[in-house]
Amino acid sequence: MRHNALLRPISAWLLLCFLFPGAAWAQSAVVPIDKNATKRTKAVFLNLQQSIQRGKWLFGHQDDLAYGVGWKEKPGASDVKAVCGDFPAVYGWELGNLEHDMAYNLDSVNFDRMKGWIKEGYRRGGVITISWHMDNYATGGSAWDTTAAVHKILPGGPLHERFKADLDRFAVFVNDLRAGGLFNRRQIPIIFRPFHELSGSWFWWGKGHTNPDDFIALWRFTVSYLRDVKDLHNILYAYNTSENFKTADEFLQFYPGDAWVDILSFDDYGNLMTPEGELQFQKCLKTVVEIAEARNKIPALAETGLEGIKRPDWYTAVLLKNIQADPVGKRIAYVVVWRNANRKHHYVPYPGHPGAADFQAFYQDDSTLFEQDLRRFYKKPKPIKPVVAPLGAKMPMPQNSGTEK
Ligand code: BMA
Repeated sequence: MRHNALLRPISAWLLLCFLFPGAAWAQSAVVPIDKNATKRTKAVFLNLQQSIQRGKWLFGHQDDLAYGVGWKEKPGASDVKAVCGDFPAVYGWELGNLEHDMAYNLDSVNFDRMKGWIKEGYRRGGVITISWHMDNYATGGSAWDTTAAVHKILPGGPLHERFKADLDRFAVFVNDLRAGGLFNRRQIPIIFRPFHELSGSWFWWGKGHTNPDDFIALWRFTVSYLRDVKDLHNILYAYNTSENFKTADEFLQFYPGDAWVDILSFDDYGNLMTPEGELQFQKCLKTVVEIAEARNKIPALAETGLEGIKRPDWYTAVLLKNIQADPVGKRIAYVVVWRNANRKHHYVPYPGHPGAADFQAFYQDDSTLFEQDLRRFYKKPKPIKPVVAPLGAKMPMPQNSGTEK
């Protein structure tokens, strides 16, 4: 009897998998690396995966709520919203200077106010991602000072305690990210993207200034310290390279392993600057999606953009077109563009910008998700029949994918 009771759901499940091969993926054990991740953190992970299954991806913007072109710290303001009427679905924030206990980050964003903006975005249902341009431990220079430093901050290294003290600062910051009010025990899930653009040669943790073994040791120490010692369980970890890889092996050269990474991502500005680079961009996307799907990870384009958006139709004619160009490559969870610092250094059009109308068309496209399109990202989603099946699975019939714009 007991035996039968057990068998029944299993055979029903097998039948379901046979009838709807995509469903196996929808139900598969795709979970964050932190087995004690909070339920909201797990929900973000599953919802990112489900966006891909729906054939859609989240659009994000760095520092969106803090400032834009011609304004700073205006409650409710956002250049994205000013142009398309909706906030981005992902908010990028940056912690450079946190290591010095400074009140402002390296881009003059006040840390206390940043916590408020993070909370604001979270409460509206947006997803939060954090990067950290840490200064060079060996010299006190900036993140762009490429003097070798990684080996010095590893366990046993002369600067290890200083590095740990900075992770302590990070833990205090992340611990303060809470829902507020009655729900203040709820920690806000974040996607942490440490040691980013690791395959570039411009940061002290990047290729050429360390080696894969030391980088991997640094990554693993960072994850286990935050998770197991600082007891933070609201973090998804994003591995991030630059656009300069040609093969899966190159992308994975510094990969810490499946037990240490949730999101596989790259940053690409260069390829999307010229028509000749576009094919290479498509190849990078495809490679990252293939690797991520094979390992049950989430693929993403963690940074991109065209400085000044000098080509007014860049959003549809370059970014969107090249994401959609390949049926595999378009299966990414999110895309974040960089900050709107001033009239020269900005990546999202602002009102009156020649690229504003094109950005509205980009917003209207079926595949882009902005904040209002998100379906309760902090709640565990019900499994769906994917519109987009993973590699190797038979495609089910497309279904009406819901109420988004
Ligand atoms: C770069 C530029 C810099 C900024 C840095 C860290 O791409 O935007 O102005 O200081 O990122 O956010």
